[in-house]
Amino acid sequence: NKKGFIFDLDGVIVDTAKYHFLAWQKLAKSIGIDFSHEQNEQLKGVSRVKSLEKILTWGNKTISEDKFNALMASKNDDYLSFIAKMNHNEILPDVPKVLNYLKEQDQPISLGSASKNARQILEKVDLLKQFDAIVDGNDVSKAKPDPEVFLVAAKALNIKPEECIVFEDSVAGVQAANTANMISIGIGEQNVLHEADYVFSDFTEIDTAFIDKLIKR
Ligand code: B16
Ligand code: MG
Repeated sequence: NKKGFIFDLDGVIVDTAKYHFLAWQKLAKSIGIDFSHEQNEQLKGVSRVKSLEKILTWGNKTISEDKFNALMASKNDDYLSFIAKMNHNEILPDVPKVLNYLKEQDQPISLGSASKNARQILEKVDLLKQFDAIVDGNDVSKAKPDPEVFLVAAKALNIKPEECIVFEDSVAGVQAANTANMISIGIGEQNVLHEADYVFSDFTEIDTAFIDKLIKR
């Protein structure tokens, strides 16, 4: 009995949101826009282009296309300078435990992330080899809550969407999983991720009995 297990990256496997925050904050400051932690929350799971569009809207700014592209490039350079220093200690608690258990049970595993830097990050934290497929921001054109990223991941694993399980920390990602007809597992707060089929605060709360139940469903 094989299911497709699909993992979001930022907020599920690693906490790269803190690096996105620092890079977006620097960018916002450079064009005279205030940027708070609360606003950063709203950028979780949102693509790079959409994120900059939101920041400009919050700051009531319009800029030329050239400037937009230049800002995107410098934000990513700053973000990559943080990524360069990452190592396996930044993997969130008990993620390796769950990945290893799924491997032992011979279950297909894919990444399903909006990030265009996903491969690099997985390489830095030494998890690349755990994945049977990597689907990220380079493979899709529609951002979450569109289900495209998860549907492409299901196809890559050769598993039907309704036989897939998605681990997500963002509201948009949970909605994408639900629209794709997949089981959605929210990682974070119940009140934020209430649309998910199950919510856990992190992977330390997920035991092998629960995973067995998902496999046998
Ligand atoms: P990049 P996820 C998302 O990753 C982040 O949550 C979001 O904040 C970021 O803007 C997006 O990736 C794009 O990332 O700039 O690296 O292409 O949660 O979908 O893994
Ligand atoms: Mg995420």
